[in-house]
Amino acid sequence: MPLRLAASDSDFETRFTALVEARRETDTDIARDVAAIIADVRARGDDAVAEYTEKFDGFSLNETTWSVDREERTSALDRLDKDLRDALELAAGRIRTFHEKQRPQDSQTIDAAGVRMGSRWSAVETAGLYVPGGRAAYPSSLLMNAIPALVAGVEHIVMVTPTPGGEINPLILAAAEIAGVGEIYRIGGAQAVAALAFGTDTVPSADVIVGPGNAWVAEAKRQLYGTVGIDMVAGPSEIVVIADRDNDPDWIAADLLSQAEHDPTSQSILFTDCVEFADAVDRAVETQLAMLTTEETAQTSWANNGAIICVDTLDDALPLSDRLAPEHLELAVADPDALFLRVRHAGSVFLGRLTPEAIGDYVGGPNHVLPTGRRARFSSGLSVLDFMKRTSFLRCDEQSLEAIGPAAVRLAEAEGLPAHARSVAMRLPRREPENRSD
Ligand code: HSO
Ligand code: ZN
Repeated sequence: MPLRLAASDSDFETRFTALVEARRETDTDIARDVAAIIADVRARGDDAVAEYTEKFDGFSLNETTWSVDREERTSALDRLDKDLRDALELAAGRIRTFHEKQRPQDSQTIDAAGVRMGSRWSAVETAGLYVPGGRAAYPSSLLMNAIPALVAGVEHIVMVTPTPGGEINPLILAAAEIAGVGEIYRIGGAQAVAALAFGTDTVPSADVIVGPGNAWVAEAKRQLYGTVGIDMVAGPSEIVVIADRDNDPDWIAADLLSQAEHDPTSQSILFTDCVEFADAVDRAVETQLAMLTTEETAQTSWANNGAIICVDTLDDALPLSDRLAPEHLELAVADPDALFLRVRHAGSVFLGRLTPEAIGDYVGGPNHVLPTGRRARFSSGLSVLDFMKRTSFLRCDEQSLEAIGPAAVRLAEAEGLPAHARSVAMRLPRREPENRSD
Protein backbone atom coordinates (compact mmCIF):
# COMPACT_ATOMS: atom_id res chain seq x y z
CA MET A 1 0.00 0.00 0.00
CA PRO A 2 1.31 3.46 -0.83
CA LEU A 3 1.33 6.17 1.80
CA ARG A 4 -1.98 7.97 2.00
CA LEU A 5 -2.02 11.54 3.36
CA ALA A 6 -4.47 14.42 3.49
CA ALA A 7 -3.37 17.99 4.05
CA SER A 8 -6.18 18.27 6.59
CA ASP A 9 -4.69 15.49 8.79
CA SER A 10 -3.47 16.84 12.11
CA ASP A 11 -0.11 15.12 11.72
CA PHE A 12 0.25 16.03 8.03
CA GLU A 13 3.31 18.22 8.44
CA THR A 14 5.25 15.57 10.35
CA ARG A 15 4.36 12.82 7.92
CA PHE A 16 4.99 14.90 4.81
CA THR A 17 8.37 16.00 6.19
CA ALA A 18 9.23 12.34 6.76
CA LEU A 19 8.33 11.64 3.13
CA VAL A 20 10.49 14.52 1.89
CA GLU A 21 13.42 13.43 4.01
CA ALA A 22 13.16 9.68 3.41
CA ARG A 23 16.39 8.37 1.93
CA ARG A 24 15.92 5.94 -0.92
CA GLU A 25 19.51 5.76 -2.03
CA THR A 26 21.19 2.70 -0.66
CA ASP A 27 24.49 3.32 1.05
CA THR A 28 27.01 0.79 -0.03
CA ASP A 29 30.36 0.92 1.63
CA ILE A 30 32.52 0.48 -1.42
CA ALA A 31 34.53 3.69 -1.31
CA ARG A 32 37.71 1.88 -0.29
CA ASP A 33 37.41 -0.88 -2.88
CA VAL A 34 36.74 1.68 -5.59
CA ALA A 35 39.71 3.80 -4.50
CA ALA A 36 41.95 0.72 -4.75
CA ILE A 37 40.73 -0.04 -8.29
CA ILE A 38 41.28 3.56 -9.35
CA ALA A 39 44.82 3.60 -7.93
CA ASP A 40 45.62 0.30 -9.63
CA VAL A 41 44.32 1.42 -13.03
CA ARG A 42 46.26 4.64 -12.69
CA ALA A 43 49.46 2.74 -11.95
CA ARG A 44 49.16 -0.24 -14.28
CA GLY A 45 46.77 0.91 -17.02
CA ASP A 46 45.54 -1.73 -19.45
CA ASP A 47 46.86 -4.67 -17.42
CA ALA A 48 44.82 -3.64 -14.39
CA VAL A 49 41.71 -2.97 -16.49
CA ALA A 50 42.01 -6.40 -18.11
CA GLU A 51 42.41 -8.14 -14.75
CA TYR A 52 39.36 -6.47 -13.23
CA THR A 53 37.34 -7.18 -16.37
CA GLU A 54 38.27 -10.84 -16.10
CA LYS A 55 37.44 -10.86 -12.40
CA PHE A 56 34.16 -8.91 -12.41
CA ASP A 57 32.77 -9.55 -15.90
CA GLY A 58 34.40 -12.92 -16.57
CA PHE A 59 35.45 -11.49 -19.91
CA SER A 60 38.95 -11.66 -21.28
CA LEU A 61 40.26 -8.69 -23.19
CA ASN A 62 42.69 -9.17 -26.02
CA GLU A 63 43.59 -7.22 -29.12
CA THR A 64 40.42 -8.17 -30.92
CA THR A 65 37.98 -7.91 -28.01
CA TRP A 66 38.79 -4.55 -26.40
CA SER A 67 36.77 -2.51 -28.83
CA VAL A 68 33.75 -3.02 -31.04
CA ASP A 69 34.68 -2.80 -34.70
CA ARG A 70 32.89 -0.74 -37.27
CA GLU A 71 31.44 -3.71 -39.10
CA GLU A 72 29.75 -4.99 -35.91
CA ARG A 73 28.20 -1.60 -35.35
CA THR A 74 26.93 -0.99 -38.85
CA SER A 75 25.51 -4.49 -39.10
CA ALA A 76 23.60 -3.95 -35.82
CA LEU A 77 22.03 -0.90 -37.41
CA ASP A 78 21.31 -2.69 -40.68
CA ARG A 79 19.60 -5.56 -38.92
CA LEU A 80 17.37 -3.36 -36.80
CA ASP A 81 13.60 -3.46 -37.46
CA LYS A 82 12.66 -0.56 -39.65
CA ASP A 83 10.07 0.86 -37.24
CA LEU A 84 12.53 0.69 -34.37
CA ARG A 85 15.22 2.39 -36.43
CA ASP A 86 12.73 5.07 -37.47
CA ALA A 87 11.76 5.59 -33.83
CA LEU A 88 15.40 5.96 -32.75
CA GLU A 89 16.06 8.36 -35.59
CA LEU A 90 13.00 10.42 -34.76
CA ALA A 91 14.13 10.58 -31.13
CA ALA A 92 17.71 11.46 -32.08
CA GLY A 93 16.57 14.21 -34.43
CA ARG A 94 14.25 15.78 -31.89
CA ILE A 95 16.84 15.60 -29.10
CA ARG A 96 19.42 17.18 -31.41
CA THR A 97 17.10 20.04 -32.41
CA PHE A 98 16.22 20.82 -28.79
CA HIS A 99 19.84 20.78 -27.67
CA GLU A 100 21.03 22.92 -30.58
CA LYS A 101 19.12 25.79 -29.00
CA GLN A 102 21.22 25.40 -25.86
CA ARG A 103 24.46 26.37 -27.58
CA PRO A 104 25.62 29.38 -25.61
CA GLN A 105 26.57 32.73 -27.07
CA ASP A 106 30.02 34.20 -26.68
CA SER A 107 29.86 37.68 -25.26
CA GLN A 108 31.98 40.79 -25.09
CA THR A 109 31.60 44.36 -23.92
CA ILE A 110 33.67 47.47 -23.52
CA ASP A 111 32.90 49.07 -20.21
CA ALA A 112 32.91 52.70 -19.16
CA ALA A 113 36.63 52.58 -18.32
CA GLY A 114 37.37 51.34 -21.83
CA VAL A 115 38.27 47.76 -20.82
CA ARG A 116 37.29 45.11 -23.33
CA MET A 117 36.10 41.91 -21.69
CA GLY A 118 33.98 38.91 -22.34
CA SER A 119 33.77 35.18 -22.49
CA ARG A 120 34.13 32.56 -25.15
CA TRP A 121 32.74 29.04 -25.00
CA SER A 122 34.52 25.93 -26.19
CA ALA A 123 33.75 22.24 -26.05
CA VAL A 124 35.80 19.66 -24.19
CA GLU A 125 37.86 17.49 -26.52
CA THR A 126 36.78 14.03 -25.41
CA ALA A 127 33.66 12.85 -23.62
CA GLY A 128 33.50 9.44 -21.96
CA LEU A 129 30.10 7.80 -22.06
CA TYR A 130 29.27 5.02 -19.63
CA VAL A 131 26.51 2.65 -20.73
CA PRO A 132 25.49 0.04 -18.18
CA GLY A 133 25.19 -3.58 -19.19
CA GLY A 134 22.08 -5.69 -18.77
CA ARG A 135 18.53 -4.54 -18.23
CA ALA A 136 19.26 -0.91 -17.43
CA ALA A 137 21.02 -0.36 -20.78
CA TYR A 138 18.59 2.02 -22.41
CA PRO A 139 19.18 3.17 -25.99
CA SER A 140 17.18 6.29 -25.14
CA SER A 141 19.68 7.17 -22.40
CA LEU A 142 22.55 6.67 -24.82
CA LEU A 143 20.98 9.24 -27.15
CA MET A 144 20.31 11.63 -24.27
CA ASN A 145 23.97 11.48 -23.16
CA ALA A 146 25.74 11.42 -26.51
CA ILE A 147 23.77 13.95 -28.54
CA PRO A 148 24.35 16.99 -26.29
CA ALA A 149 28.09 16.23 -26.42
CA LEU A 150 28.08 16.19 -30.21
CA VAL A 151 25.97 19.33 -30.37
CA ALA A 152 28.47 21.01 -28.02
CA GLY A 153 31.21 20.26 -30.54
CA VAL A 154 33.01 17.45 -28.69
CA GLU A 155 35.37 15.73 -31.18
CA HIS A 156 35.57 12.29 -29.60
CA ILE A 157 32.91 10.32 -27.80
CA VAL A 158 34.36 7.23 -26.20
CA MET A 159 31.80 4.76 -24.94
CA VAL A 160 32.45 2.00 -22.42
CA THR A 161 30.08 -0.81 -21.52
CA PRO A 162 30.54 -4.06 -19.62
CA THR A 163 29.98 -7.21 -21.66
CA PRO A 164 30.05 -10.29 -19.46
CA GLY A 165 29.34 -12.53 -22.46
CA GLY A 166 31.18 -10.35 -24.94
CA GLU A 167 27.83 -9.36 -26.41
CA ILE A 168 26.43 -5.84 -26.57
CA ASN A 169 22.70 -5.36 -26.94
CA PRO A 170 22.29 -4.67 -30.71
CA LEU A 171 19.83 -1.88 -29.95
CA ILE A 172 22.55 -0.12 -27.96
CA LEU A 173 25.00 -0.55 -30.82
CA ALA A 174 22.47 0.81 -33.27
CA ALA A 175 21.73 3.80 -31.01
CA ALA A 176 25.47 4.46 -30.68
CA GLU A 177 25.76 4.44 -34.44
CA ILE A 178 22.82 6.82 -34.87
CA ALA A 179 24.11 9.13 -32.12
CA GLY A 180 27.60 9.29 -33.64
CA VAL A 181 29.62 7.63 -30.88
CA GLY A 182 33.25 7.31 -32.05
CA GLU A 183 34.65 4.31 -30.23
CA ILE A 184 33.21 1.58 -28.01
CA TYR A 185 35.20 -0.45 -25.47
CA ARG A 186 34.00 -3.62 -23.78
CA ILE A 187 34.86 -2.57 -20.25
CA GLY A 188 32.71 -1.50 -17.34
CA GLY A 189 32.62 -0.80 -13.62
CA ALA A 190 34.99 1.44 -11.66
CA GLN A 191 37.91 0.19 -13.77
CA ALA A 192 36.32 1.57 -16.95
CA VAL A 193 35.65 4.94 -15.34
CA ALA A 194 39.26 5.07 -14.11
CA ALA A 195 40.55 4.07 -17.57
CA LEU A 196 38.57 6.96 -19.08
CA ALA A 197 39.76 9.40 -16.44
CA PHE A 198 43.49 8.65 -16.78
CA GLY A 199 43.67 7.12 -20.24
CA THR A 200 45.54 3.85 -20.85
CA ASP A 201 47.51 2.54 -23.82
CA THR A 202 44.21 1.38 -25.31
CA VAL A 203 41.53 3.67 -23.89
CA PRO A 204 41.77 7.40 -24.64
CA SER A 205 41.40 9.75 -21.71
CA ALA A 206 38.18 11.73 -21.43
CA ASP A 207 37.71 15.24 -20.10
CA VAL A 208 34.14 14.65 -18.97
CA ILE A 209 32.49 11.34 -18.06
CA VAL A 210 28.71 11.01 -18.27
CA GLY A 211 26.13 8.25 -18.12
CA PRO A 212 24.35 6.12 -15.56
CA GLY A 213 25.86 3.13 -13.82
CA ASN A 214 25.70 0.95 -10.74
CA ALA A 215 26.99 1.91 -7.28
CA TRP A 216 30.61 1.16 -8.28
CA VAL A 217 30.40 3.39 -11.33
CA ALA A 218 28.73 6.17 -9.36
CA GLU A 219 31.37 5.97 -6.62
CA ALA A 220 34.21 5.98 -9.17
CA LYS A 221 32.75 9.07 -10.84
CA ARG A 222 32.43 10.76 -7.46
CA GLN A 223 36.06 10.00 -6.58
CA LEU A 224 37.40 11.04 -9.99
CA TYR A 225 35.46 14.28 -10.10
CA GLY A 226 38.10 16.98 -10.24
CA THR A 227 40.43 14.83 -12.34
CA VAL A 228 37.62 14.87 -14.89
CA GLY A 229 34.24 16.57 -15.11
CA ILE A 230 31.17 14.43 -14.49
CA ASP A 231 27.48 14.90 -15.24
CA MET A 232 25.94 14.13 -11.88
CA VAL A 233 25.56 11.26 -9.49
CA ALA A 234 22.02 10.16 -10.22
CA GLY A 235 19.75 8.45 -7.71
CA PRO A 236 16.52 6.49 -8.19
CA SER A 237 13.99 8.22 -10.43
CA GLU A 238 10.83 9.99 -9.29
CA ILE A 239 7.62 11.47 -10.51
CA VAL A 240 5.14 13.82 -8.91
CA VAL A 241 1.75 14.11 -10.62
CA ILE A 242 -0.62 16.95 -9.79
CA ALA A 243 -4.02 15.96 -11.17
CA ASP A 244 -7.60 17.16 -10.84
CA ARG A 245 -10.72 15.02 -10.88
CA ASP A 246 -11.30 15.54 -14.59
CA ASN A 247 -8.51 13.13 -15.47
CA ASP A 248 -8.98 9.52 -16.45
CA PRO A 249 -7.69 7.64 -13.39
CA ASP A 250 -6.23 4.97 -15.68
CA TRP A 251 -4.00 7.51 -17.41
CA ILE A 252 -2.69 8.87 -14.14
CA ALA A 253 -2.14 5.37 -12.73
CA ALA A 254 -0.10 4.49 -15.82
CA ASP A 255 2.00 7.63 -15.38
CA LEU A 256 2.74 6.76 -11.75
CA LEU A 257 3.70 3.22 -12.74
CA SER A 258 5.95 4.44 -15.54
CA GLN A 259 8.47 5.60 -12.96
CA ALA A 260 7.75 2.88 -10.42
CA GLU A 261 8.80 0.22 -12.91
CA HIS A 262 12.32 1.63 -13.20
CA ASP A 263 13.56 0.44 -9.85
CA PRO A 264 12.25 -0.76 -6.47
CA THR A 265 13.66 2.46 -5.01
CA SER A 266 11.88 4.74 -7.51
CA GLN A 267 9.13 7.00 -6.20
CA SER A 268 5.74 8.04 -7.58
CA ILE A 269 3.58 10.59 -5.81
CA LEU A 270 0.09 11.86 -6.70
CA PHE A 271 -1.39 15.13 -5.44
CA THR A 272 -5.09 15.64 -6.07
CA ASP A 273 -7.93 17.73 -4.70
CA CYS A 274 -10.52 14.95 -4.87
CA VAL A 275 -10.70 11.93 -2.54
CA GLU A 276 -12.85 9.86 -4.94
CA PHE A 277 -10.36 10.46 -7.72
CA ALA A 278 -7.52 9.45 -5.37
CA ASP A 279 -9.34 6.18 -4.63
CA ALA A 280 -9.93 5.55 -8.32
CA VAL A 281 -6.26 6.03 -9.15
CA ASP A 282 -5.28 3.76 -6.28
CA ARG A 283 -7.54 1.01 -7.67
CA ALA A 284 -6.34 1.58 -11.23
CA VAL A 285 -2.72 1.18 -10.12
CA GLU A 286 -3.54 -2.20 -8.56
CA THR A 287 -5.30 -3.36 -11.72
CA GLN A 288 -2.53 -2.22 -14.03
CA LEU A 289 0.27 -3.63 -11.89
CA ALA A 290 -0.94 -7.12 -12.70
CA MET A 291 -0.55 -6.41 -16.43
CA LEU A 292 3.09 -5.39 -16.27
CA THR A 293 6.07 -7.63 -16.92
CA THR A 294 7.78 -5.25 -14.50
CA GLU A 295 5.12 -5.91 -11.85
CA GLU A 296 7.51 -6.97 -9.10
CA THR A 297 9.71 -3.88 -9.35
CA ALA A 298 6.78 -1.50 -9.79
CA GLN A 299 4.83 -3.10 -6.94
CA THR A 300 7.78 -2.78 -4.54
CA SER A 301 8.40 0.81 -5.54
CA TRP A 302 4.73 1.76 -5.23
CA ALA A 303 4.23 -0.03 -1.91
CA ASN A 304 7.45 1.24 -0.31
CA ASN A 305 7.81 4.72 -1.74
CA GLY A 306 4.54 5.66 -3.44
CA ALA A 307 2.16 8.23 -1.98
CA ILE A 308 -1.29 9.67 -2.67
CA ILE A 309 -1.82 13.06 -1.10
CA CYS A 310 -5.13 14.89 -0.97
CA VAL A 311 -5.00 18.67 -0.82
CA ASP A 312 -7.84 21.20 -0.53
CA THR A 313 -6.96 22.95 -3.77
CA LEU A 314 -4.36 22.07 -6.38
CA ASP A 315 -2.63 25.37 -5.66
CA ASP A 316 -1.80 23.93 -2.24
CA ALA A 317 0.14 21.14 -3.96
CA LEU A 318 2.73 23.48 -5.45
CA PRO A 319 4.70 24.41 -2.32
CA LEU A 320 4.60 20.74 -1.31
CA SER A 321 5.89 19.65 -4.70
CA ASP A 322 8.62 22.29 -4.45
CA ARG A 323 9.74 20.73 -1.17
CA LEU A 324 10.09 17.40 -2.95
CA ALA A 325 11.91 19.09 -5.87
CA PRO A 326 11.03 16.09 -8.03
CA GLU A 327 12.93 14.89 -11.05
CA HIS A 328 9.68 14.87 -13.07
CA LEU A 329 6.52 16.87 -12.43
CA GLU A 330 3.31 16.32 -14.39
CA LEU A 331 0.63 19.00 -14.27
CA ALA A 332 -2.44 17.06 -15.45
CA VAL A 333 -4.94 19.92 -15.42
CA ALA A 334 -6.81 21.97 -18.02
CA ASP A 335 -4.66 25.09 -17.52
CA PRO A 336 -1.18 23.77 -16.67
CA ASP A 337 0.57 27.05 -17.48
CA ALA A 338 -1.08 28.79 -14.54
CA LEU A 339 0.30 26.16 -12.17
CA PHE A 340 3.65 26.02 -13.95
CA LEU A 341 4.24 29.71 -13.25
CA ARG A 342 4.39 28.83 -9.58
CA VAL A 343 6.75 25.82 -9.89
CA ARG A 344 10.25 26.57 -8.70
CA HIS A 345 11.99 23.26 -8.03
CA ALA A 346 11.61 20.43 -10.56
CA GLY A 347 13.96 18.76 -13.03
CA SER A 348 11.46 18.71 -15.89
CA VAL A 349 7.78 19.64 -16.08
CA PHE A 350 5.13 17.98 -18.28
CA LEU A 351 2.26 20.28 -19.08
CA GLY A 352 -1.32 19.12 -19.51
CA ARG A 353 -3.17 15.86 -19.72
CA LEU A 354 -1.68 14.85 -23.06
CA THR A 355 1.95 15.05 -22.02
CA PRO A 356 2.86 11.92 -20.08
CA GLU A 357 6.36 11.87 -18.66
CA ALA A 358 7.25 8.88 -20.84
CA ILE A 359 7.05 11.11 -23.92
CA GLY A 360 9.95 13.05 -22.43
CA ASP A 361 11.88 9.86 -21.70
CA TYR A 362 12.02 9.06 -25.40
CA VAL A 363 11.04 11.53 -28.03
CA GLY A 364 10.09 14.91 -26.56
CA GLY A 365 13.46 16.60 -27.07
CA PRO A 366 14.53 17.88 -23.63
CA ASN A 367 17.05 15.70 -21.80
CA HIS A 368 15.86 12.86 -19.61
CA VAL A 369 19.02 12.87 -17.49
CA LEU A 370 17.68 14.93 -14.61
CA PRO A 371 18.49 15.71 -11.00
CA THR A 372 16.96 13.28 -8.50
CA GLY A 373 16.76 13.12 -4.72
CA ARG A 374 15.76 16.79 -4.31
CA ARG A 375 18.83 17.96 -6.24
CA ALA A 376 16.53 19.95 -8.54
CA ARG A 377 16.76 22.60 -5.79
CA PHE A 378 20.24 23.44 -7.03
CA SER A 379 20.95 21.64 -10.28
CA SER A 380 19.60 21.02 -13.76
CA GLY A 381 19.26 18.27 -16.30
CA LEU A 382 22.11 17.29 -18.60
CA SER A 383 22.70 19.86 -21.31
CA VAL A 384 25.13 21.01 -23.97
CA LEU A 385 26.79 23.16 -21.29
CA ASP A 386 27.97 20.06 -19.42
CA PHE A 387 30.34 19.46 -22.34
CA MET A 388 31.53 23.03 -22.62
CA LYS A 389 33.51 25.50 -20.62
CA ARG A 390 33.90 29.24 -20.69
CA THR A 391 37.13 31.14 -21.17
CA SER A 392 36.98 34.74 -20.08
CA PHE A 393 39.19 37.45 -21.52
CA LEU A 394 40.23 41.03 -20.83
CA ARG A 395 42.00 43.70 -22.84
CA CYS A 396 43.17 47.03 -21.43
CA ASP A 397 44.74 49.86 -23.33
CA GLU A 398 46.78 52.74 -21.94
CA GLN A 399 43.81 54.77 -20.84
CA SER A 400 41.78 51.99 -19.34
CA LEU A 401 44.79 50.58 -17.50
CA GLU A 402 45.38 54.00 -16.08
CA ALA A 403 41.76 54.17 -15.00
CA ILE A 404 41.62 50.89 -13.09
CA GLY A 405 45.27 49.94 -12.51
CA PRO A 406 45.98 52.09 -9.42
CA ALA A 407 43.19 50.32 -7.53
CA ALA A 408 44.77 46.95 -8.38
CA VAL A 409 48.14 48.23 -7.15
CA ARG A 410 46.55 49.36 -3.91
CA LEU A 411 44.82 46.04 -3.36
CA ALA A 412 47.96 44.05 -4.18
CA GLU A 413 49.92 46.05 -1.62
CA ALA A 414 47.23 45.45 0.95
CA GLU A 415 47.41 41.71 0.26
CA GLY A 416 51.19 41.80 0.72
CA LEU A 417 51.87 40.75 -2.89
CA PRO A 418 54.48 43.21 -4.21
CA ALA A 419 55.13 41.43 -7.51
CA HIS A 420 51.47 41.82 -8.36
CA ALA A 421 51.64 45.51 -7.53
CA ARG A 422 54.77 46.02 -9.62
CA SER A 423 53.44 44.17 -12.64
CA VAL A 424 50.59 46.64 -12.85
CA ALA A 425 52.41 49.72 -11.67
CA MET A 426 55.22 49.31 -14.22
CA ARG A 427 52.72 49.74 -16.99
CA LEU A 428 51.15 52.87 -15.60
CA PRO A 429 52.55 55.90 -17.39
CA ARG A 430 52.76 58.35 -14.52
CA ARG A 431 53.79 56.07 -11.68
CA GLU A 432 57.30 54.76 -11.56
CA PRO A 433 57.59 51.41 -9.80
CA GLU A 434 58.89 51.87 -6.29
CA ASN A 435 62.28 50.46 -5.64
CA ARG A 436 62.33 48.16 -2.67
CA SER A 437 65.74 49.45 -1.47
CA ASP A 438 64.63 53.12 -1.53
N1 HSO B 1 12.82 7.98 -16.77
C1 HSO B 1 14.24 7.69 -16.83
C2 HSO B 1 14.78 7.56 -18.21
C3 HSO B 1 14.26 6.44 -19.04
N2 HSO B 1 13.01 6.00 -19.07
C4 HSO B 1 14.93 5.71 -19.95
C5 HSO B 1 12.90 5.06 -19.97
N3 HSO B 1 14.06 4.86 -20.49
C6 HSO B 1 15.01 8.85 -16.20
O1 HSO B 1 14.47 9.27 -15.07
ZN1 ZN C 1 11.54 6.42 -17.56
